[in-house]
Amino acid sequence: MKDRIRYAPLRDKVTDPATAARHIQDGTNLFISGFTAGYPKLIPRELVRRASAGETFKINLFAGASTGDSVDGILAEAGVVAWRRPYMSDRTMRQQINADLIKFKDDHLSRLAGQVRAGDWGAAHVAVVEAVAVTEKGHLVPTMSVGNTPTYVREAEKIIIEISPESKELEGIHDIYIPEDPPYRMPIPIYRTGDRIGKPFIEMDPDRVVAVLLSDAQDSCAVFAEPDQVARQMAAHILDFVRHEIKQDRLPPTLPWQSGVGDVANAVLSGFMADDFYRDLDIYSEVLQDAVLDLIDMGKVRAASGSSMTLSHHARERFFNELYRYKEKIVLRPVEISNSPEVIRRLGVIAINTAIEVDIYGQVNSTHLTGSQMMNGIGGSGDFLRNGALSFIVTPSTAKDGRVSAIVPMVSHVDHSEHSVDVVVTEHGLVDTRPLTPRQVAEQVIKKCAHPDYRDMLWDYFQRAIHSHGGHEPHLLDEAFDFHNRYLVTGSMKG
Ligand code: 0RQ
Repeated sequence: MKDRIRYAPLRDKVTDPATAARHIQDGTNLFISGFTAGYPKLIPRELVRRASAGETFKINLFAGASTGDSVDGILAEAGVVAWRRPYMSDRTMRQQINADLIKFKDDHLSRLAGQVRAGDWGAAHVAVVEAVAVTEKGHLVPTMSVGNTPTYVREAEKIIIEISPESKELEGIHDIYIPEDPPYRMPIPIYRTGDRIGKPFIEMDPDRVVAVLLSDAQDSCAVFAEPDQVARQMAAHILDFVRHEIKQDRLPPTLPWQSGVGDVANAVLSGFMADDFYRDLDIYSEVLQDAVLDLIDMGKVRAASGSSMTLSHHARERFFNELYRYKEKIVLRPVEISNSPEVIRRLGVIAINTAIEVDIYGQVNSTHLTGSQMMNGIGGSGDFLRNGALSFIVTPSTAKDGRVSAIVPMVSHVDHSEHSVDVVVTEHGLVDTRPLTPRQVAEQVIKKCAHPDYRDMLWDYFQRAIHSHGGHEPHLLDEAFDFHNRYLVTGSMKG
């Protein structure tokens, strides 16, 4: 214990989950660590135990981003969550949000910490954070994610620490920096992906720690499927396009890359492995996945920066066996820094994010199925799309076995406007919208990105819109959602 809790007075606060969780009551604003990884495990389990023993209470739950079944899933199932912010990706929580049983407000991930510091979401009653160690001076060394934890720890009235069994060698991988808030904010001094600007620990007032728990629970590992043919085709379009832009001297060869989570992200990164053109890569992203380790092993990465690491079982083993080597390349930052619009714009990040649907003029829906049902949330996609030097939005051309077209006349919900999107990509092709008028974008997106089954229907809509009303972005307002309505009524956009 001494080497994990190096600040002696906190050793006297080691207790059991039931005692610690008494600080959490009905109406508590609960701020937790966690950003796909690094979330507390013991306190959520204890809250579920209390609920199943018949206690009635609800908490307002703030995290860094998604936390998975062992937090979001079990707490939603137990019916103890009143509010949840920001991004989540758990099935049960999603169902309850859509049934309006859990209140949910979607935020750009870069913004939440500042809003919490401004007091916009009420008092930070309790923070529950996972750490690998407490330093000699009583500061926190986080685990596999940073997320919003530095701000939550700074603002919380009470702090509960879960000491994780993860390797202490993680110490040194984090770079913790909390910017001043306006009007006193100075430039965030990151000029290269790997720059370190803060401290390797989260500053904490140890007097506010009310309990320390010794945990033996690990993050559940990610399961990554091999990228399918569609993902590989989209990745190939992107890599070919960027190569072409670099060769034409329209894009510097050293810009850092951001890639969202999931299949396409993995496919793009796998594409780098097999391609000699791409070397000395910088990755300035949000979540770092297995492929980053592969690229480091191949000697292709100069620096990789993110707010968390989500690894498969196999990659975790490799990571912890040679942590000293990976630490030379990887930096984990607060999400307000990994996703900072200022830094993304300065570095000139090439951003790749996934959509649910895109319309013929390039507006993007990343969050709401058929306009109404929340999927996961906007996550960091807006931070990167709006501010990247070159922003790709990617989607398979169809969903639901071809019954849904991802290219539609008008998106049923807007997360990113045409002004934030540079290039639209599906497995069929890619359209660089930057030099095109909206009418030219529509023409190209229908011809190059839409699935052949839907091209005629989209073309017919576009042509009739031009001839009926005309205008800069012609639409038929009484038909704009016919694709969606047909799907809701018949189960297929084809009708
Ligand atoms: O439903 O699971 O019931 O089959 O939506 O779709 O194809 O599995 O795609 O897992 O890559 O998720 C946009 C949701 C894509 C994700 C989204 C249905 C489809 C399936 C999921 P089923 P897929 P993915 C930040 C990165 C926003 C946040 C973000 C996301 C399910 O990428 O949350 O970008 N993005 N974060 O069948 C009806 C449609 C549909 C549809 C898909 N048009 N209509 N259903 N589905 N399209 C930046 C970082 O750095 C990490």
